[in-house]
Amino acid sequence: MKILKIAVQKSGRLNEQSLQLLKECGIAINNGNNRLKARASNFPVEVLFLRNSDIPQYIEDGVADISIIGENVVIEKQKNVRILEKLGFAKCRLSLAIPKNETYTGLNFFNGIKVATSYPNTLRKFLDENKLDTEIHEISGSVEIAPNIGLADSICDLVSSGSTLFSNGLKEVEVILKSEACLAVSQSIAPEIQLILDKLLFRIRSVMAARNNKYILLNAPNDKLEKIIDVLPGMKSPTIMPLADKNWSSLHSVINENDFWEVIDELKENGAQGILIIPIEKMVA
Ligand code: PRT
Repeated sequence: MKILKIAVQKSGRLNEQSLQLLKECGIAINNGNNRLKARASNFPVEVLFLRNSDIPQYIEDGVADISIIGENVVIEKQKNVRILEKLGFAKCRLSLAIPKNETYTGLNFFNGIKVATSYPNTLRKFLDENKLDTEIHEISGSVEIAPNIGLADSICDLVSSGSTLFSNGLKEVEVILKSEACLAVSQSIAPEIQLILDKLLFRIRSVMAARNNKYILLNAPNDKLEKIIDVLPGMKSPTIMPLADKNWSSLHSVINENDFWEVIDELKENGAQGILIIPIEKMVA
């Protein structure tokens, strides 16, 4: 029987949420003994636990078919790997940062200086595109201390909250790349494996859609229903049910969580009451 081999970060920022996503897709994996690989009991998938930075090479070599990995790594490693789906977690950006007491004068600031980074390929591309003559000093970790110890004038590193930059006396001046966890796949997948991937992708998309959307219920006076339906974005055909009070109805639909906060005041102004927002477990289009 054919099996889809999926690489997941062994330990680190991506591990927990990657396994959680597979779990929400109904894929039960027992990695209790910290094994390097684990077979799902109810889906033709084998999970390989690997270092994030090694995964693109493993995919190119055919050791794994697909992976949950940071987009930044896929882009940096330049292997034969394609980003199939963004997964909405581990969001960060690859940024240029300089000592906070320096005056930033725009991209020309980087001409003739030295930048420390673990992302030489991505940085080189950015510098070339902007015709900047900058020396890249590649280091594999603790990039943020480079200016303080005189190794480089500035850095190019991943940033999420910005607190690491702040505590090292640096400030972010340019974002080179925005990244999040993604589903990355081999460019050459056998047709039987592709069928399994299609099933997995269907499940992942259902889980992702459910995460981004909420079920909304509210009560509204009948004479305001039309106005309320206009206010709610994306609501093509809500369910409307009569209440015991014949002048009122209950309205049910699905709404993107972010959109909800945009329209809450208008809903209330139009007489909506008893508004409930409920998580959706799976959402199949
Ligand atoms: O060891 P392995 O090869 O498995 O991976 P790794 O050392 O790259 O692992 P890990 O767990 O640090 O990061 C895995 C992935 O998480 C990265 O490739 C990114 O896709 C994503 N990610 C999201 C981040 C961050 N946010 C992040 N903030 N990866 C690293 N950081 C580091 C950054 O390098 C800097 O040192 O966190 C620091 C900055 O964080 P803030 O919050 O202070 O700005």
